[in-house]
Amino acid sequence: MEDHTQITETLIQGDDEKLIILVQEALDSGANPGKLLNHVLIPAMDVIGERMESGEMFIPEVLMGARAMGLAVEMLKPLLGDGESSSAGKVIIGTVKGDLHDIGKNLVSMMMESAGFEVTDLGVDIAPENFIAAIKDQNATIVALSALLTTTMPMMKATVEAICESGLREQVKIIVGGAPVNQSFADEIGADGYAADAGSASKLAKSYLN
Ligand code: B1M
Repeated sequence: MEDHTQITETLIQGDDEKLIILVQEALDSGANPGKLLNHVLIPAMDVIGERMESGEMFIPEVLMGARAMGLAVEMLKPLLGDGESSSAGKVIIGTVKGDLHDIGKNLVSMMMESAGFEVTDLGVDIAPENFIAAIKDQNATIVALSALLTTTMPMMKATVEAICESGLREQVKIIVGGAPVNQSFADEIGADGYAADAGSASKLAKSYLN
């Protein structure tokens, strides 16, 4: 793969205008959009996370990076779909209550849309009752929960429990994901599945169609 150090550095600096130009240039010179996302942009967000953790970067700078990443993802969006269409079911997706991270969730939403699902994205900081209202409203068959903080993982459990108590559990498959989440946590809270990244989340959702 080509050297995309400049893209990495620009994203870390949160220079959105420059990032868009560089991403466009890379695409124009034949870079693969999926590789650009998974091997350049997402690892740059990991660097931001490491610097945030070590105190080298502060929230306003992290937000600039997140904004730049969001714009780059929007640019890549039309190029990333797998082009398959299906009579897929309806998906309700959101980041659980207390958690404001949305970049990964947006990627999952985007991959599912491009796989033919009708996705209702509730956004971030979504309480269990709002997931339940949306499942009823949309007559959804898949619920996708994202969490990026260890402190909001219990809210995933609470959301699964609330769905069970609402009587809707039989109607939906529940998929969970996000950096601190793993398969054993998914099993523990009674979710149907766990996906490590947006592509696998979309594949998992498709596997429930049959
Ligand atoms: Co936050 N933050 N943050 N942050 N932040 C992390 C998550 C952290 C790991 C950074 C660190 O310390 N190293 C850390 C969490 C530690 C922990 O709990 N273990 C952390 C912290 C501590 C915090 C605050 C508490 C900081 C503070 O205020 N002191 C605070 C909490 C706010 C809140 O949510 N209540 C906070 C705030 C923020 C910002 C608002 C500044 C900003 C978010 C902006 C936004 O999302 N619009 C932010 C950011 C940007 C990050 C990092 C740097 C990057 C996250 C990201 O977008 N990654 C992050 C460090 C890191 O992740 N390396 C960090 C890129 C994205 C594509 O990956 O979201 O993991 P990710 O999604 C992946 C997979 O996880 C998966 O698919 C995607 C890839 O394809 N996936 C799913 C995600 N959801 C899925 C759902 C699925 C399936 C797969 O099925 C449904």
